[in-house]
Amino acid sequence: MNARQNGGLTPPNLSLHALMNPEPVFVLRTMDDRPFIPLHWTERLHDDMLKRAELNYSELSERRTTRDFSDRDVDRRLIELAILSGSTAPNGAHLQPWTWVAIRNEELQIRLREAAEHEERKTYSERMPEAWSEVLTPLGTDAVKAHLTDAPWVVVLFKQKKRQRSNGEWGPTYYATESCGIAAGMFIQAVHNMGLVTLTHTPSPMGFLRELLERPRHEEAVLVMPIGYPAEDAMVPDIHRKTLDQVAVFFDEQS
Ligand code: IYR
Repeated sequence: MNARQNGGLTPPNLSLHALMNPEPVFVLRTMDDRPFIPLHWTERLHDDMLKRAELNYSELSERRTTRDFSDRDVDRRLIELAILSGSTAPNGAHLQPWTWVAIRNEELQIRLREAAEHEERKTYSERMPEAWSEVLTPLGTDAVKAHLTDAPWVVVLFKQKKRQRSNGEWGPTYYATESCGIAAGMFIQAVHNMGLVTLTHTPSPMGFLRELLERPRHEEAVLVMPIGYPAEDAMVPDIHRKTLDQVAVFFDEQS
């Protein structure tokens, strides 16, 4: 029985026997009987909640994906904190199926750019169907990936498709794609919140990244994110976000 099954009334590390016994007997936990701890949570006044929710939305509304980076350096601790923030994401079975490869290395960034541009030239000139280029052209993307060498940092997010079990065998990870998607979102929010910009770049196919960055076979690159300050003359497409009515449906009996 755990704390949820018994309504949270007793700590999960006490057995029924221990509870019934006048001299409580604490049962030794096995290796996989993970202890539970009380949830740390702060109740806020409604006005405070509303203010924080509005501020968070207004700050996120200011975020723009940027292709034009300054070469101004960024402190490594900021990148570490963005990675730690991304790694707080909810994820499948708490396997945390991600590896963040953080690069501040001119020579490696040049090699990364060359390999990405090699693939992207083929994508843009041969592989991209018209229905795709029709929606990309207004965004001004092309096979030139200057952001990979302009930005001081490039972080490549790898999804771990498998994990090594304690018995040494390989087992699957669960919802690794979704987990990495959520982690990337939280990373991007952290980058924005600290006053930097990033770009979610998806060179396709991404296979070359595993080799270039010396990652094992069970890892697959999912996202390349240059991070830095925007260039002084950075431009972004004049696009607008869908309204609440366009993105949401409510079944709300109170309105
Ligand atoms: N992977 C290419 C193409 C690309 C695709 C989408 I969908 C975008 O929103 C942007 C670009 C590239 O990174 O240029």
